[in-house]
Amino acid sequence: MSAGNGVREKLKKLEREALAELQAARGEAQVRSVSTKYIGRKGLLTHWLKEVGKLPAKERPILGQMANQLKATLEREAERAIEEERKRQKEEWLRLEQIDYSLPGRRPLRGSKHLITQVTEEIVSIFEGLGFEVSEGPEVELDYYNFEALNFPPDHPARDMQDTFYFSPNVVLRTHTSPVQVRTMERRNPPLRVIAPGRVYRHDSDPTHSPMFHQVEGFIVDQQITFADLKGTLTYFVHQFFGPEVQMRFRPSFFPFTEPSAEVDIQCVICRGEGCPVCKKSGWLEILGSGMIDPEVFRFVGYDPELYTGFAFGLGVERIAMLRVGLSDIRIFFENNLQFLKQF
Ligand code: 2U9
Repeated sequence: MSAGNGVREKLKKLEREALAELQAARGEAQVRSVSTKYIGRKGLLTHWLKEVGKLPAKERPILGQMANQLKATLEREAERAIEEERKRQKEEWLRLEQIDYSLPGRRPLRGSKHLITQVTEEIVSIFEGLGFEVSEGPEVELDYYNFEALNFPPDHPARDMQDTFYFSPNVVLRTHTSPVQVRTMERRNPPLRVIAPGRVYRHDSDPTHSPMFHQVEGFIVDQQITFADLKGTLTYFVHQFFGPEVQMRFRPSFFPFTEPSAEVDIQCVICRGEGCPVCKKSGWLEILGSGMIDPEVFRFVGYDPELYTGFAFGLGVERIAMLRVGLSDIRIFFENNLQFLKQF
């Protein structure tokens, strides 16, 4: 038997096997793997094509033609098998997908604003009605804007690592939104009426304190702003937000950035002043802090404290929201519990 006959037998055997395997292949991946096995770069037929090249010259053309024809057949068959597989898949998909176009559409779930957002917007809009404009600033703040320019002495407890989140000795997560007002004063001259809502951070966590919470602060700077303006403005706010019948009082207090300072209490919304656990039997609830801006703060931003005066105030949004809807644990706001959130 000549070498050519051996190759011929081999090619015939390859043809039978390859066609049978292509027939049996299920899915595009299997078809491709059979195709690679025979006519891939290291495939069996590819190997024999090279062998044909080594045959004596008289046997080469006929066997070369046979091998090339076989290669073309296998390519065609693989192509056909893939096409058939795709067609089968498409038919299967159409069979399974039975759409009833007469059914009503599915209504998408509607989200709603978080209670904290709603209360923030309500507070802001009351002050906008009085001519305040909204201003915002960075939550990662320089020690200078968060403490120094607000007249905090170097050893004030708020500057301790226990109370404030530090990135570096000069960079903190802002503990209040007051830096926004300092930055505004640096950029602009009076008269100013600014409200600064936003997230603030303090190293504190218990049922009434969250390490992240929201504040709304505001301030007015102009010539001849007095404590009477402070009282009138905050009284208007309290009556708009809590209702005109709510009793309120101003109580002396202290902040490094205001002098004099006052805290505002409202009659307890739970017991109406009778005394209960929420107001610790006092009948009053503290809702905000305020005061006349300290002349030292004006010196830091280059305002003449002889010419300008102003008042400022700040409130915690979570605290106000808790009082309004009767909650005792601040953490409920940040647990993403839809049963809770959907109520508002
Ligand atoms: C400048 C000057 C003064 C903002 C003020 C308070 C009083 C205050 C607290 C309320 C509850 C913070 O969220 S809370 O813990 N805030 O009592 N904030 S006066 O005074 C300023 C602000 C900016 C330039």
